[in-house]
Amino acid sequence: ADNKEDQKFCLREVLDVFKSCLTENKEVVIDHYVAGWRGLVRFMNSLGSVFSFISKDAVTKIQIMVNHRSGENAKHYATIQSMVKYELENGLVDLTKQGSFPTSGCRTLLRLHRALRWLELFLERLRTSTEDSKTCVMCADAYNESLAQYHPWIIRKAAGVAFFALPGRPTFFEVMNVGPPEQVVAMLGDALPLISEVYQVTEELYSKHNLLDLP
Ligand code: 1PX
Repeated sequence: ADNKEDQKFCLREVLDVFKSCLTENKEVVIDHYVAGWRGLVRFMNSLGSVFSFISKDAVTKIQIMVNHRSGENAKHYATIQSMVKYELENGLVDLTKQGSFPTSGCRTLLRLHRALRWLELFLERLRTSTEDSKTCVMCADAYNESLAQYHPWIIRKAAGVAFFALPGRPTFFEVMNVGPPEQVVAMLGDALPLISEVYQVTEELYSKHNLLDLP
């Protein structure tokens, strides 16, 4: 029953996870945030091995967060808000240059947070695309508008090459396994505001604490 090949992948379920990320008082639950990323990585892996250098980095960062959630101080890592408070109060973050805390929750989550902005932009482009739109162009535009500014030339180059391996829109929609294109578009319309909100809440929190440029 655990055979990966048999499990029908559905992107709706993955994006739904982001719905459950926000608590009533707008805190971001790390377990759900990480679960969302896990699902996205699984989806990306199903697109082919060209993406494995990207998923490797994502998996490393997911694992760092999982480790925080299973360590002695797990309870401080329940939400992004409690994590920021805990790590800042206890001096567990490298604020200006890399040094003692390469795996701080704050810097690790910041990388995923920046990638979430890419996701938001890409999904919005997919949602408003037409039959002849090119996935690789939508993906590259979203990337250049977001994550690219944080990546050195060599990574940008490699990412650009990977984007060319993306399947065309019809296949891409099929792999999402959500149903016909109209349903994909509707699903994206439902999911995007929630992803946006998670992004916004995190962005404001990081901005308030001056954490947006963590090395
Ligand atoms: C329907 C659409 C669903 C698509 C789901 C795809 C999930 C993508 C997951 C991407 C996660 C990327 C995390 C990147 C974090 C990062 O910026 N890391 C860099 C900095 O880390 P450091 O620890 O050194 O400060 C690191 O250098 C990254 C290396 C890997 C390359 C990252 C390229 C990112 C491209 C994102 C677009 C993915 C395209 C997938 C197409 C489906």
